[in-house]
Amino acid sequence: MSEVLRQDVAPNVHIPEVFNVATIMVDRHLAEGRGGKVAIYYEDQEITYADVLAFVNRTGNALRDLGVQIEDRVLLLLLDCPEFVYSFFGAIKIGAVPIPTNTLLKPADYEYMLNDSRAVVAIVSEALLPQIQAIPRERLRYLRHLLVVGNAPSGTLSFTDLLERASPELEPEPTHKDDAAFWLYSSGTTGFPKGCVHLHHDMVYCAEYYAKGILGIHEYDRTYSVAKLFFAYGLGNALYFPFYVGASTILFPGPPTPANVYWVIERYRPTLFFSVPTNYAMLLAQEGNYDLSSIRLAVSAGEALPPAIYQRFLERFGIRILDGIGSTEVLHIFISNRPDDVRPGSSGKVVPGYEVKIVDEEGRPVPVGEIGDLWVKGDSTCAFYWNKHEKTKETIQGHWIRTGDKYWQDSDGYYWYAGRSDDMLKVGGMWVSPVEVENCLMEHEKVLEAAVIGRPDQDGLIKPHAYIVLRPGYEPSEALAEELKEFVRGRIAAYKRPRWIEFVDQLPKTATGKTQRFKLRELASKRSGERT
Ligand code: 3UK
Repeated sequence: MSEVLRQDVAPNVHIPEVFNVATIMVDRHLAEGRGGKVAIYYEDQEITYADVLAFVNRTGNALRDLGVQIEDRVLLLLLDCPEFVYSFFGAIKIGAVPIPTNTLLKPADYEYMLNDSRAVVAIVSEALLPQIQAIPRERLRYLRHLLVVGNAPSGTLSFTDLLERASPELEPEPTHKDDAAFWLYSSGTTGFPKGCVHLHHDMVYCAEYYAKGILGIHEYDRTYSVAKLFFAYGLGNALYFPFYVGASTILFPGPPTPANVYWVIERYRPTLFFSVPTNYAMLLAQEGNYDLSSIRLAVSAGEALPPAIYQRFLERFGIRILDGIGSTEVLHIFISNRPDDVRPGSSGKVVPGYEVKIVDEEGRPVPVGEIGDLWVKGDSTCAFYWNKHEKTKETIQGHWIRTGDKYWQDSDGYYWYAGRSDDMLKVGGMWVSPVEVENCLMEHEKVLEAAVIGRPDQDGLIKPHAYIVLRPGYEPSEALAEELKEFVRGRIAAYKRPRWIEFVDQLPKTATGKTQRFKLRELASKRSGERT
């Protein structure tokens, strides 16, 4: 397997048929003399590649002892911590399929993912356990064991205890390069999230083409990703990119407040820094003198980076943020700015290893300068959506996948984001479905109808704005607006709550009674135009 890795230049990634990606990301470093090198910085610990290998092996053995078999799913609900790494690669090494999940969701979301995936084991951080315990156990048809990282109450198993009893020696399952390696859930406008099934070769592809090809990642880098490991973005940034080249990752389990982020940067001195536009704006809003001199490259993704944030960051810290677009389906970034070639406001140029096209409704390429639908081709794309055959066929067509994004290309070859073709919003880099927020608002006894659109805040970043028609007999007020925001926050993930509530007498509708969100968007942008 190691000849795969010695050809370290991007264009030809050759992966053998029998291939277990955990061996490339973990085992290989011992053979290459990196056993004593720090793989993970976490709190006061410096965890070496030799330590990681032993813990990954123990985790794989512990899962096998619990009856986990090849292709079985293992759901991860974990803060960024070393146990995430052990669970992820430990599961993969025995041919099982880990599913990292968003830690900010609600019990109903986890209930869906546990049943849809039929995960037999869930590995959960102690702090997040209440979200799982709130699900009535009889509703979980497939879950057999709940492993807790931290204090394990009765009815659950202690992750640490299981590891202590397990052997640190483990032969990898001889999986195929096209076996499922892990899943990631991605949400859409309506319906439940879709499990994107990623294969053993996918991570290698992104690490070669984007991390090495664009960022030039090498073994002396230290990564720090504000985007957590459960995002496709964070998973590459802070796990399989550094592990692919034997670099070090900094894991921080807490929330990414500006104070925390500056503290992590100054204490651990990352060379590669990854974040999302909302967080860059928050960092800029925080006054003070911070030492960011360790950072050789800063990356932004998840939503478009407004040029003003790029400029302010450059002026204050002397760092050019590299914006790039990726997706859960493609796994990581496929169009990106380059360290020596940035066009602020654009997503940059295509990453070698990928092809993109911008097409009209009939699938014909549109002329340069015109907006169309962005399609992408590359071998890191997920194989399919689990148990969603129709959605798979709508999204993946042969070698090509539709991103759902509108884009245009300028005459110099740079790609520019021009909005979504659905009504989905990216808020702080995370998906928000207007339909989900509207449905939640309409559960409130005083709400007759609701419509949600994206509205730019003072930094040009999109946040949810709700239009509300009240039931007869109720009057609009500031207090009611606040009550509705809190109502949403208590029921669905907090980042989905509307930041503005506007009471109206009626909503614009089509002849068939469908709310016309585009009319509300037009109204909102006309009004903000009048204000400036
Ligand atoms: C939007 C962007 C403009 C776009 C992701 C880096 O965001 C990631 O994955 P998701 O599945 O969302 C994908 C969608 O998000 N988007 C992402 N980046 C940009 N729009 N400019 C950008 N730079 O709508 C895209 O289709 O959550 C990002 C790496 C891996 C990822 N999964």
